[in-house]
Amino acid sequence: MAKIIGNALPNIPWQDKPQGYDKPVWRYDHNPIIPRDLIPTSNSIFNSAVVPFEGKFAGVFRCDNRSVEMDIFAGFSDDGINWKINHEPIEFQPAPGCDPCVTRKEYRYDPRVCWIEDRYYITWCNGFHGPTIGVGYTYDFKTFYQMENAYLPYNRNGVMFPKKINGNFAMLSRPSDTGHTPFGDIFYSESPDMTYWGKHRYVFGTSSHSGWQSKKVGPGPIPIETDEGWLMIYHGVLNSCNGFVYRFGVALLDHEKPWIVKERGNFYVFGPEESYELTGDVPNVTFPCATLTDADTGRITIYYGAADTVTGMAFTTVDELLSYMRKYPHEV
Ligand code: BMA
Repeated sequence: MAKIIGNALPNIPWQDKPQGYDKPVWRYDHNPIIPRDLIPTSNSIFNSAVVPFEGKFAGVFRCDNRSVEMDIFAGFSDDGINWKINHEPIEFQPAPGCDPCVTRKEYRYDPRVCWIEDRYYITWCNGFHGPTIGVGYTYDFKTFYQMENAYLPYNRNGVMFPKKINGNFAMLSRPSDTGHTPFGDIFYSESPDMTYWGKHRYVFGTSSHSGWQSKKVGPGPIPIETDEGWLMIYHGVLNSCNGFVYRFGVALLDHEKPWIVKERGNFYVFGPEESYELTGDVPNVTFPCATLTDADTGRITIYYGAADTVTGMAFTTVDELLSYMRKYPHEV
């Protein structure tokens, strides 16, 4: 079926689908992979991003400390499963040509990491008189440079495309408010230089009938390039009588014009079912911020925050996701 366009990753962390399991995404059987207190100061470690790095793995992790201040930390792993996270948060220096005021810090959370051309770009929800999208980059996960915020407040979930679209950098995001945001649609923007963002386009919004995605939707991991278009894993939120429930599903975006939705799933592919997803600081949250992919096998390993407390890992393939989306389609 569809092919992932990208690199082979023979050392992708992986477990085969359990026999007889009929759902499209399955959990690592030793979840959660990152406990809430992996570093001495942390209350919780979740909604974090990992990438292949120098034959191994690196990442940027959301660690809320025991004062419940949100910040992002670099981490490293030989196998993508056992992680060492720095005990001090990332300290950004202003990128060359940027005013030092860009590094002003209030809070930082829900990072994404995206390799584009020659470096790892990092985007996160950045406190700037309200949440917006912070942008930085690193070559080595040791020195980090910060650029201008991409947008005015209020915005969350800035997710870059891994290559330029129509000659421009491209990003998905979800405009929001200062609070817990009772709405949320997905938008697309382009930039020639990673500073000035425009050409804003609407991608898709909530569903009137598909309950799990009826309150808000937002981009999750970096979209996965396939020969059929951009495979996008996104979170959807239900407003239940006990509060928000976060699940995730998939859509396929047009390859050349990614603001055009080609297909979208009606059923979620993954949601809170295990105790560490149902119970924690914020119950009933599964929130994906990263995948690893292997173009040779079509394997996809998903990293997700569980109950805003710990980090889990789950597995799927490009075929599993596309065939499930096509079995249970949502209108576009
Ligand atoms: C969102 C963000 C996420 C969090 C989610 C559920 O607004 O704060 O980091 O996982 O709410 O609490």
